[in-house]
Amino acid sequence: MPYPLYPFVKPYLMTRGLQPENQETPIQFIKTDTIDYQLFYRRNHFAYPGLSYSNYWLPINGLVKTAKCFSLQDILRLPSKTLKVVLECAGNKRSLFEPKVFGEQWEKGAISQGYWKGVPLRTLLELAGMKEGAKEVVVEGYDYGRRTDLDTVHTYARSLPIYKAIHPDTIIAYEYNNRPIPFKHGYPLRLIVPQWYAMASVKWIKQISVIDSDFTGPFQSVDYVYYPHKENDEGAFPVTTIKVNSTIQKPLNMEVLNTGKHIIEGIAWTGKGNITKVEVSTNGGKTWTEAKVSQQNKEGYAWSAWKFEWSVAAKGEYTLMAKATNSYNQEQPATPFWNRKGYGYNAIEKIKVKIE
Ligand SMILES: Nc1nc2c(c(=O)[nH]1)N[C@H]1C(S)=C(S)[C@@H](COP(=O)(O)O)O[C@H]1N2
Ligand SMILES: [Mo]
Repeated sequence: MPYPLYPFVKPYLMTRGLQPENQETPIQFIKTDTIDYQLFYRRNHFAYPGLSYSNYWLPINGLVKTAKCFSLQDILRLPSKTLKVVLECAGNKRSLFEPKVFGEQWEKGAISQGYWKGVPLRTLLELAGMKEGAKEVVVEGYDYGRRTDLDTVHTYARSLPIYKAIHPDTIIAYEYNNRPIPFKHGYPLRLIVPQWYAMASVKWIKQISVIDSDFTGPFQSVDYVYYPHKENDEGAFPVTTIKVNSTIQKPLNMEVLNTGKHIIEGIAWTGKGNITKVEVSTNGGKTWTEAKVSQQNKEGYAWSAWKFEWSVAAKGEYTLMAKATNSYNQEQPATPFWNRKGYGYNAIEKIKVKIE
């Protein structure tokens, strides 16, 4: 008797780099709408930080009435909320850009989601009291290192404009899927910024500072900027909100199938608004039919699963496509917005299969 495949066979992370660790989720093999931390993609700019957990404090300083220092116990006692949020790396799907761009060659798995529990950043800002003139809130991580382009040492730090920092769903998270956040994903505290690409969701928070100017750290002024031109920085603008997007999970690209009925399925997600429609084409974009989209949770911070039943009688090669639309009537474009650092790829999802 042959052994059943499951549970002996399971997917693994796909390694893009080890120093620092960058690995993607095997998104084609994810069947649930919350991802186990073992399969959550990992994106790091530096080596993992060394932390002394027994003595963790979270300072909040800068342009505040009373500088504060919160213990983990203080944070755990404050009113919390739990949100299902997708984190998508701005470089997700970078390998699909034509012409190709430098950077981690992410395929489609620099994306994951689950339940994050934490305290609104707003609550901490209220306890400290922002002073007049406050413009941005900088969140700094414990990890640091030398950049190849600038010969200087930096920590990983990012800012949020005040409106985003005080959004009630921007949280200082301490749990992922009902457990303390795993070390590689930011233990003990990480920022979660729903609707923005995940560079904003700073891990291993070291301190929070309120400032009266535009933060100019390199992860904001050099990286995570859309540069529309190869040769110059004209028209550059910051990477923020996740674009409407989708991924086909099944069938696999270049899979060989038989004639008959097949389920085409995948996920669709958006920063702004909700997913309102996913259309599928099985003839390379000549005609489109609406897929069945699962109910999204109310905030719209998570992805929606979708399904389409395809009956195919004729043998041959087929291009299967998926196109998501959000409640702002934004849809995936036919061609991606090419930019030098390869952020925000969201062109119509496309795979090929052969029927024989
Ligand atoms: N401290 C710190 N926070 C960070 C990063 C980092 O390198 N250091 N990377 C950011 C980027 S670009 C992404 S895509 C996500 C990845 O989070 P994950 O490793 O938990 O998937 O974390 C963000 N927060
Ligand atoms: Mo990222």
